[in-house]
Amino acid sequence: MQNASPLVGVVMGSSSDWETMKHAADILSEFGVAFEARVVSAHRMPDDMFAYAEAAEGRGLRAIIAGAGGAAHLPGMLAAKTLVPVLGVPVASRHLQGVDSLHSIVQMPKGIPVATFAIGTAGAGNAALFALAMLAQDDAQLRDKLAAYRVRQTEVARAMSKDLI
Ligand code: RP5
Repeated sequence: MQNASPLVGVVMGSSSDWETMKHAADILSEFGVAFEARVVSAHRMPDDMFAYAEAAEGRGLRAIIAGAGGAAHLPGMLAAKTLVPVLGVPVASRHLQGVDSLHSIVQMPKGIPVATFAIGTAGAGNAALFALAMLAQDDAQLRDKLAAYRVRQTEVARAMSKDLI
C-alpha cells in the first residue's frame, strides 16, 4: 500500500536493486502497511539522500529499509542523519555476489547502528518482517497478522515431509 502517509520507507541505491527490494515491498503490501519506495543513491544523489534522512522522522516514517550493493554507503549514511531505525539490506553485487555489500553495511563503527540483514531477497523480506515486528509493538491487529503468518509458515513446513518419498 503506497500512499501519502507511509510508515516505512523502502529506499535503494539504484533501480537495479528493485528486483531484490520488491521482496520487502511485497511483504509490507501483504500486511497492509503503508510504505513508499524510492531510489535515493548515496553517491549519485547525496544531497537528496541527506534531505530524505532529515525529513524522515517529521514525515512519520517509523523505519527505513535501505538496500544497496557494492560499496554500500546508503544505510549507514541515512542512519547518520536520522534517529529513525535503519534496516540495511545488502544487495548481491555483480562481481563479489554481495559479500562486499554485506561487509559495507554490517561494519558500522560503534555509535551509529544499522540493523543488517542477509544478502539478497531473504534479507529484504526479513527486513520488512522486522519493521512489521517493530510496528506491532503498539498495534495489536498487526501483531495478530504476524502471528498468523508464522502459523501459516509452520503449516507449509510440516507439509513438506509428504513430498519426500
Ligand atoms: C549501488 O550500486 C546500488 O545500490 C547498486 O546495487 C549498485 C549498482 O548500481 P547500478 O550500476 O546498477 O545503477 O549504488
